[in-house]
Amino acid sequence: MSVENTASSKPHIHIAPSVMCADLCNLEADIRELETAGIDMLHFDLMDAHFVPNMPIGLVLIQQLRAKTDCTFDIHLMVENNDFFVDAVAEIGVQQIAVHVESATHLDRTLSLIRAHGIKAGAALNPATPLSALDYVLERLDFVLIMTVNPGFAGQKVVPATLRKIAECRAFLDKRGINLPIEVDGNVSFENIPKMVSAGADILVGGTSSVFHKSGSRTENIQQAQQAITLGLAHRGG
Ligand code: S6P
Ligand code: MG
Repeated sequence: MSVENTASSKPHIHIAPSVMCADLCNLEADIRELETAGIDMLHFDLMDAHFVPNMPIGLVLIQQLRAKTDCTFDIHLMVENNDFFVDAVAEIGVQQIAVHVESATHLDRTLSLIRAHGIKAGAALNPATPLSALDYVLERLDFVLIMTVNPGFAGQKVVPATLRKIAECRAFLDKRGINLPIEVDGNVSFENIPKMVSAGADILVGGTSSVFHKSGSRTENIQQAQQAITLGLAHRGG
């Protein structure tokens, strides 16, 4: 997976369905429909019920799904013992891992550990965490994950300040001459997608307010999300 963002080429915006929002009793069917609709990345929320008060999916599920699809696996760690989970998902075979700066006591070391496994490393920021938390790990990063809700649960409303935070993150990176993909996660709805994409988001985590919205099939929802992306791209940089 590569996310290109050059001035001359139209950026490819990834939709990463959040597996915790899928039909977990019929997961393989869900994944097949998503693949047919053109999805090439899946987002996994790994929670430990300590860093956040929830635990929707676990390592065995990720391991079993790994055998079923070649999609890019995008792991969002919401745990206290980051290095344990980094090693565990690396063993399964994943392509990118985001670690929360608020939970990583030794953030630089954990990001280095992710890269040592040959996996793309991301830093995730809670809504209230300032962008300056990234300043001294920029050299270790392959992407940034901006949480647009407080982590732990699907079905929440976007935290309003995070919409300007996406644009400020893009400006923060531009100012330092760094072009990293920005992933956004939380109420990435049909309504919010244009605002998020125009602000500079490159990877959209799709949950109950888009890919898994009750109003349509997975395929219809992905088409609607793609239309929203096109709207957002038309306003990007303008
Ligand atoms: C939340 C988690 C997310 C959710 C996603 C759900 O802690 O990191 O990945 O699964 O935000 O999407 P929605 O549209 O229900 O907010
Ligand atoms: Mg997530």
